Amino acid sequence: MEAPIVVTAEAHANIALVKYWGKQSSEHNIPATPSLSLTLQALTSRTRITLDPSSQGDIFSLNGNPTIDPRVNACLERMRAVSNKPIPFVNITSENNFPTAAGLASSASGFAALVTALNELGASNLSAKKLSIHARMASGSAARSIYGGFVSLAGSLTDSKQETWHATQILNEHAWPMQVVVAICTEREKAISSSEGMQLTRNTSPYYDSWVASTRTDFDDCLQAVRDRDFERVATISEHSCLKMHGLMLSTQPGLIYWNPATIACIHAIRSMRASGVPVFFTIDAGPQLKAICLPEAADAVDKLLSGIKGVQRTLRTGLGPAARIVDSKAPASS
Ligand code: 2P0
Repeated sequence: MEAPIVVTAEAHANIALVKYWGKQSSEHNIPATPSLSLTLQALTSRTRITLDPSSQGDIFSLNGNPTIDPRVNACLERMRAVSNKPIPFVNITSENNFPTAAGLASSASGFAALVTALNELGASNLSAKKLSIHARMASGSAARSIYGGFVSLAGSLTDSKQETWHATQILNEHAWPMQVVVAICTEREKAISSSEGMQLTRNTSPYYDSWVASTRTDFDDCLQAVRDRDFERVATISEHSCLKMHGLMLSTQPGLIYWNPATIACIHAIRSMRASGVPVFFTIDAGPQLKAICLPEAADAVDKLLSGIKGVQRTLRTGLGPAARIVDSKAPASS
């Protein structure tokens, strides 16, 4: 059978409950902290790759705009090195159905979709574990979008060999249903990238070492809480990990402040709701959007609450999503 010439893959964004912030090594992009995430069904990257024999080079466009991203080129070269069929120059078009680069992890779903498509195009037959390593080398959080449901990204904490840090599915997307309501507090792109922010934090925050050490404990505790389906425990650890990461970001020089007034209003609203007994908690990443995670029966009330907060532009609502996958693959027409 001939290799396909057009491949389309889809992958979903994820949000971390226990956060990744900081790198052990930039060379292979190895995180300093293990992390635990939820894959989100409604936040999707769709990446289409066409083999283009007439092209003079690889072409990449993101949301319809021609884009130069060295991480895409490096990822292509690594995937070419493990392919069973040659991957000549390619035309890659990637579309996100949600705001790009505003703390909604578009690089996670984008790179998970990219390595999934290249695996098919090059007939590489890489396992999901290996794909998660390739995705991680492009962007740490992308490793987690290879799998659906509850996903960890962890590895040996002393051995800096790249193979040891990969994603693992903890529970599939049906095992413990959750709803996530995202309060969009701005549609603008963030001023400082996660990679740049992490490096600044490692170099300048006086709290960095205790962040790394304590996150390992949070990770172990949260993993157990997820396995036990203990919502209250997951909520407590997740809010702590989020606020601790933002405290760390604030302690960086210059201080990294990702929140805006609407973000803070959302935090207070969700805290009050949780204190009144509703099964909901919040998390926030490297941007102002607040994500409220709740049991399905609370989703309508949470959505209504967040939608009514001043400065919230709109909300997105989603359940847990599946693994990255091929959605279309076309072989060349036989001549
Ligand atoms: C996370 N974030 O665990 C944390 C929380 C943002 C805040 O993973 O440098 O874009 O490409 O490996 O994956 C965002 O970091 O960083 C991230 P790189 P990435 O979701």
